Formats: sequence, C-alpha cells, structure tokens
Amino acid sequence: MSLRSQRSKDDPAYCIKVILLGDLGVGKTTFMRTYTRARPQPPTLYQGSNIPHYPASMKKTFNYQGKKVEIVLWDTAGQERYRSLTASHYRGAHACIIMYDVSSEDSFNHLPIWLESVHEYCPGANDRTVLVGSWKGSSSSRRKVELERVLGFAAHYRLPHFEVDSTANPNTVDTVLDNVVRLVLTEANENRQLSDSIKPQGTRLAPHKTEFKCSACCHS
Ligand SMILES: Nc1nc2c(ncn2[C@@H]2O[C@H](COP(=O)(O)OP(=O)(O)OP(=O)(O)O)[C@@H](O)[C@H]2O)c(=O)[nH]1
Ligand SMILES: [Mg+2]
Repeated sequence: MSLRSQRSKDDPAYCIKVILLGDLGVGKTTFMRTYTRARPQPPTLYQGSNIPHYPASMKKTFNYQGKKVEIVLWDTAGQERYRSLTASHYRGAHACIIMYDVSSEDSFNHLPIWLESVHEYCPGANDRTVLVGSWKGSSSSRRKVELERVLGFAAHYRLPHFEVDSTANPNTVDTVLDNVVRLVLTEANENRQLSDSIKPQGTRLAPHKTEFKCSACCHS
C-alpha cells in the first residue's frame, strides 16, 4: 500500500514542529502543558531514581482557516543547557520559541546565545523564531528586564515579541502559537521547500506516529 493511500480524511493538512528554547526555569514546560491543556500531574520518574521525566513533546490539533493543523511542541529538558544542545534537538523544527523570564536578567542576557544556536543548527527557522517573555506570576514590581530593552532587542533582531503568563492567562500562550502558525503558513505560500516539509507526508511508522523529515532547514 502506498504511503499516500494510508492517509485518512482525519489526518491534519499540516504538521508543524515548534521547539521551545530558553534558560533553565524560564517556564518552557509550563508553557507547553498550558498550550496542550495537559492536566497537571506529577512527572514519572526515571527507573530506579528520583529524577523526574517529562514528555519531550506534546501535540495539539486545531483548525486554521478551515484546515486541520497539528502543532508538535518540543520541550528541551531542564538539565540541558545551551552548551549541550546539539543538532538533534533542532532537527525538523519549522519554528522556534525562545523564552526568557521577565524577572531574570540572566535569562534575557543569554538570548543571543539561543539565537546563535538557532542560526547554527536550524538556520531555516531564523525567520520563524519568536521571543517570549514569561511572567511566571511575577508582579510588575519584580520585573527586571524593562520592556524598552526587550523591544529594542526584538527590533534589532527582527523578532516578534510576546509576553505570557501561562498559568494565569492561558490565552496569552495560544496567541503566541497562533502567530507562529501564521508565520509558518505565510512563508510556506512562497517557500516550496517549507510548504513540502509541513505536509504530513513523512514515513508513517505506526498509527499516530509520523517521522518528520524537514527539508526546509535541517538534515539528518
Ligand atoms: N505562576 C506561574 N508560575 C510559572 C509559570 N511558568 C512557570 N512557572 C513556574 O516556574 C517554575 C519553572 O517552570 P518550568 O515550566 O518548569 O520551567 P522550564 O523552562 O521548563 O525549566 P527547565 O525545564 O528546568 O529548563 C515552575 O515552578 C513553574 O511552576 C507561569 O506562567 N505562572
Ligand atoms: Mg522544563
């Protein structure tokens, strides 16, 4: 049976892989769980240890302009710092969300390093990268990174910028992903490689599992 004939009418029209990057503790996992509206639950533990193990990715499907779009959000594990992330973390990504914590100067100061990593490992996603400031329930008095600085940074690197409070206001998270999807689909109208890579035509490994092959920016 050909791959094409295995597709059903319920399959999404597009599958978009988005990776979450940013310093430890900025709120990446909370953002991912909020977006997918995953119920809070204790993490499973690595066998024989007390080390928590969170899912690396979560999916959400929704309708965008009458078409079914599947978003696959990829988290980066807490213990991985920018220095230890390698090409495999970025493979197949169509877009990147780089997060910082509005109450942490360090997380903001490290943004250029995260941008460099996108540039190095996933250059095709450079123009589909957004910057997200996470409030993490901070009151305005705890804001360390002034909005003016952030806006200057975002303008310099031409990055769309958003602020979210994942826990208190889940809609802020949805807004980010709506914009990311719009960025990807708009560019796909003009970029044949990208357009091909977001069609779920990858090798079907098993029901509900698709191996993404991104010809847009990453190589296996
Ligand atoms: N109130 C509130 N707390 C948040 C929010 N986002 C994250 N937090 C808290 O901040 C802490 C770190 O959040 P995580 O989502 O685990 O951050 P992370 O970036 O995934 O961290 P690492 O995986 O260690 O890199 C947790 O205690 C969260 O509960 C938020 O939007 N609001
Ligand atoms: Mg995490």
